Amino acid sequence: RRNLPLLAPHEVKLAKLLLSEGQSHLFEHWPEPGVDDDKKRNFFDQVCRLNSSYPGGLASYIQNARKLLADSKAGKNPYDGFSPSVPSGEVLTFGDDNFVSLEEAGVKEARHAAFVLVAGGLGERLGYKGIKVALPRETTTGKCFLQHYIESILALQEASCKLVEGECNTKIPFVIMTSDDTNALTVKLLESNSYFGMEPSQVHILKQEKVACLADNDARLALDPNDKYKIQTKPHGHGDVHALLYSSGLLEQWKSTGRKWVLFFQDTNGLLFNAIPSALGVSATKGYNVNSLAVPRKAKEAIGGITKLTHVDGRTMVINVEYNQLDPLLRATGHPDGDANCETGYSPYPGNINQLILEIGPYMEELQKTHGAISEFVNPKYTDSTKTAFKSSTRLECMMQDYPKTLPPSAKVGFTVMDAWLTYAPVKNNPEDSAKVPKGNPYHSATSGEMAIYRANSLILRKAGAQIADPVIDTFNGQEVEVWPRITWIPRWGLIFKDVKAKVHSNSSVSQRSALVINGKNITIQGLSLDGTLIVNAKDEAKFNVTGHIENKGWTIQHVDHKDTSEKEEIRIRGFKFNKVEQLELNY
Ligand code: GDU
Repeated sequence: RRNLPLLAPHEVKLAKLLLSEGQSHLFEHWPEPGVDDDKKRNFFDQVCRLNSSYPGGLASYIQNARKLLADSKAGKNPYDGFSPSVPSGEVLTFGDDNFVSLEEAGVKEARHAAFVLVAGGLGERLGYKGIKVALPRETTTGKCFLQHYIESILALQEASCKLVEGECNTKIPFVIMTSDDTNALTVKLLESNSYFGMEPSQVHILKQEKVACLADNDARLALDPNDKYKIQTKPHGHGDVHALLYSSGLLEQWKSTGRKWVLFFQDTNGLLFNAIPSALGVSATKGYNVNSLAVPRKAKEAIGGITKLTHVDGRTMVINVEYNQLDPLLRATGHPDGDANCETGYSPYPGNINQLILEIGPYMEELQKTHGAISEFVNPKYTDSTKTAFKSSTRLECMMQDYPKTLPPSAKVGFTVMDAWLTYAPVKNNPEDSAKVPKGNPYHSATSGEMAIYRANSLILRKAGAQIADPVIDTFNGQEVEVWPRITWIPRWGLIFKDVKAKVHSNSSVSQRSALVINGKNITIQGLSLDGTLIVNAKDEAKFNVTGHIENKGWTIQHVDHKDTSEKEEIRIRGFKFNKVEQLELNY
């Protein structure tokens, strides 16, 4: 107290709070009043932010941390008393009648949806310097992930509105959760590209705050090694999105304007919007309060497994079990092989791709109770087996997919499994780590993320009847991938399979070395035989049929070494670039 400067009442309150929660060490080194007073005030500003951004405030944070750290020290398993089993969910097959009708149901619902992108992560595993949503989704057009997401939401909005009789002014809201690491660059990307065609009022940025680091098992807060008047902080995880949505007031606003669904998604899955219409259709027709999207998962693949957990007391829940916990949980509950592939060649536990569809009413009711607080975990790295000291400070973390953990048993929690080729190709791993991925498991790299787009688009066109050549196998940055024709289209052209089918006729063919860019809503492809590169641009409603034999030298693929610093980082991480030798560009 002697060394505190004159404090404002709210600062006195915060100081008392810290002292009563065993944090006196934070003040121990403070010199007498008059020295560093500004820094001391900044300290209280930071404490104030940490206190207000956590549900229940700093006192709750410290108490939760003490409990979780004690459990961790005691080696307590969060899944104690639970046994895992394979859950049952909706399994969809691309292009069949059920899929097509679910897509139509989903498009109809889309005007009642709001989208939430969690994009506060730095992507440390990828090691890319910029923000991940600014990375090209594919380099044929060079459009970034964020542009593709926005164009997909706008295409859904347009298609959904068309189904309404009379006037429809719906603007689907789009929230982006950022963090201090990503906020400025995300705002800049939006502003410098006129929000990629979305009305700025549709976009809401919610910035998550970091949480205080913990220095020891007593949950004493860690000071920043470079600034003794600052508490060290680290990210709290994507689970923050629920508390931020709750405190933003957006949910009430959405509910009052007739929104029914909140769709959460992650920063770099270029295939995701292939899954959204049908998955939303599943939510609507099955009446799911929670619907998670999943894909068949290879055992030990670094995505969580959707699991049914049954407690000895009879409670059950269907929840994501994170990949590092699924194997030990299975081993501890009578499955000696742990997380292993079954006769299908995949783990029986579907892989969570962290695309959640929540029904807004039940979601808001739950948030009224929890204020968006999500079950947390702590992952300290101890110096030795006595578990008394940490190698470096730790913090509490939370994940958005743990939301269902607090729901009552009456909640309708389901999941929808779709093929990975259609729906899931994230960009998470750097070239070195990707090259080490066991053969047959997905790389989740910039290389595989881009190739997956061409593969999916080729397979979709094939299913629609077109003759699309087989891929060749090539190796980029040490990763063996299938190289399909480089086919891309704008979301307005091929939002759902029915649209694609109506626009592509079976008398069309595309050779393996070709690239085809479809950039116009009403372009049809009939009697086309393409062997080279073709870019078709048609303005808005202009109808244009692409036909005839088109042959040119096209764009060749050049290998790029990821260590070659003369190339841009976006190119290096994928290990190839296009040599644009010759192309035909049609503008209509
Ligand atoms: N994110 C935030 N704030 C954070 C941390 C992450 O917004 O504090 C965002 C990231 O930007 C990204 C998303 O959350 O959009 C997911 O982050 P990661 O890609 O680092 O997530 P992980 O690979 O660790 O795992 C998550 C789920 C897994 C599995 C996987 C699928 O936790 O269960 O579903 O995504 O891609």
